[in-house]
Amino acid sequence: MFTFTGIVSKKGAIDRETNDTVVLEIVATDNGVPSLNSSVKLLVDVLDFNDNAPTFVNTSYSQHVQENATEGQHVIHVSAVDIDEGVNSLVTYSFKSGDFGNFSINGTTVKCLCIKSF
Ligand SMILES: [Ca+2]
Ligand SMILES: [Ca+2]
Repeated sequence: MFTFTGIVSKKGAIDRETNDTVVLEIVATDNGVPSLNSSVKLLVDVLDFNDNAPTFVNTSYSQHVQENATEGQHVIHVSAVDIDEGVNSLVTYSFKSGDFGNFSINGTTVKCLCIKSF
């Protein structure tokens, strides 16, 4: 805080995921003799920035599927969490690589489905 203007500015790193509210007490002091002062509390809400990637609950997943599994059969439910807030924490799922031609993944409910009978 600048001594003469009362302007409060950010100086160091703040992390909403660690502390989403900061309470500061500010004192105003005059130059009289004797010096007098009063204080006020400032409540700062820290808004979210998308600074965290989603992380999967498990580091890897493994599942068996019968070769005669029927089309649409549930294979596995994978889950990832994102510690940001609001839209910054919403997670969708898709295949990145691999032989996924016979599988589908629901982008929001994260169920893999066999889409062809083996
Ligand atoms: Ca995020
Ligand atoms: Ca964040």
